[in-house]
Amino acid sequence: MGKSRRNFLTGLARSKGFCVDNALSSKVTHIVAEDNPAHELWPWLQEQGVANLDKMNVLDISWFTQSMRAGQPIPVEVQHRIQKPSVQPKPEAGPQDSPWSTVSQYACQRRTTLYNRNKILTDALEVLAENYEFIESKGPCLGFKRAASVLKSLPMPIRSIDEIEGLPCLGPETMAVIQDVFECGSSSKVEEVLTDERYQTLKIFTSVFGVGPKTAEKWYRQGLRSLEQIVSDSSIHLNRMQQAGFQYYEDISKPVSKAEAEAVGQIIEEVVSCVNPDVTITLTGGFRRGKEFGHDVDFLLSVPGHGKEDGLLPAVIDQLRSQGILLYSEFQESTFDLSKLPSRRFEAMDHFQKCFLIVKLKKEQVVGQQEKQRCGRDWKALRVDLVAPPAERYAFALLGWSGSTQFERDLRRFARLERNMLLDNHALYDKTTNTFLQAKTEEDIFTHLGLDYIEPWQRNA
Ligand code: DCT
Ligand code: MG
Repeated sequence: MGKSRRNFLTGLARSKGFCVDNALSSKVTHIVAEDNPAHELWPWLQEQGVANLDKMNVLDISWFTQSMRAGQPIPVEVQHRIQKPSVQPKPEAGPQDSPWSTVSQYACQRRTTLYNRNKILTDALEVLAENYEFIESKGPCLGFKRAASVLKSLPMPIRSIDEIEGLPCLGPETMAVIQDVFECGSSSKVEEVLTDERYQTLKIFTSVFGVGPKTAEKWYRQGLRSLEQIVSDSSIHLNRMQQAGFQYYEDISKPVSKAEAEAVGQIIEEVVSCVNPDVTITLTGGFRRGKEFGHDVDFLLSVPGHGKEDGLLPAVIDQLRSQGILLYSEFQESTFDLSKLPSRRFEAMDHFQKCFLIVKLKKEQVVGQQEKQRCGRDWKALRVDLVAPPAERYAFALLGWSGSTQFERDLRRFARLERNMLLDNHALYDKTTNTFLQAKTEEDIFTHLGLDYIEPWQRNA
């Protein structure tokens, strides 16, 4: 209904003690519409993405006026309801006719392999996303990341702006970038960012282990422009992680290959089995998704038995040190507390026991690298992350640590908006029934969420 009509009715209802919300959310119990045909109203409601629409009363204004007269909500009768049309009539033209009508706005309902047919477009969008990340402008950053993620899932290259009609998550700014790329071969906005001194400098600074956008920005504001200037500036205090980041920069700023990840996996496996032969290790992160290169190697340690993971990572770290292959370690003790779940606020890091390491990998240990080892050092420094969740949290931790970050973000968003559930690396909580849903495998979690299972190699969103 029109704004002034709505304001009037809202004021009237509130004056009688009715609770009227300004926004449609899963808290809403009654939706009142006036002069909206069911075949227009229902598709619109469904697009709003509220979780429990089926449980809400979708009502004609007659219910409202009668309730006003009664001074309280009257019982809903069949003549008040605006029934969902059994078959929705097709609009003459529009998203329904688009070849993309089945592309979901959620990455967890798309299958995204590493074969990206739209790399020219997604690279451009990701530069803009990164630039917004540097200025901590979350909204636009997420918008461009989401758009890039949708394009990565497409089974064919987009060749003109008309072809993207009907795709979700592509806002006007994204469309403008894509149009520029098609018309001029590149986007002026992206070119501007790429040649911007601030962007270039922050990109270099954040490439150092332990340096995030905040620190990078601080150094930039102090007039610093290169890594050399930072290490030679005696007024700059580097924390332990950043010191290691600079010390091993040459190695750890280079991508880690799959062969190196496998070699490191063998080392970790041996070390872990010395400490506790019952522990198994699983490769997670980008390499589990089939990537050929990564910035680090992520492993999940699974320990059968309640509480048996206590003290595991400190022992693994000691073992690595005694073998002379530990270059740096930061251990974080578990802060996991079952009684504090579910967490309403998503935190960037989970509460499991974990460590961030730099280890020494002998080049001779890497398959296919023996012939190259003659010149220079015979080892390379490598970034490794280990996480050791309690046994009953394994499936949630595995799903969370397998990524991609965008896939995880959309899993959580889907759970919240479509299922009224809370998902994180620790648990899945159903807010409708106020229960935790148990899971032994990733498949169990997808099933609880009513999602088709997506294989790790299809999660490169
Ligand atoms: N993760 C997450 N939220 C974070 C950090 C990480 O959900 N704040 C998940 C997603 C991926 C996984 O943990 C491992 O993190 P990274 O190593 O940063 O990502 P990656 O996909 O392994 O990327 P790379 O190949 O560059 O290591
Ligand atoms: Mg990784």
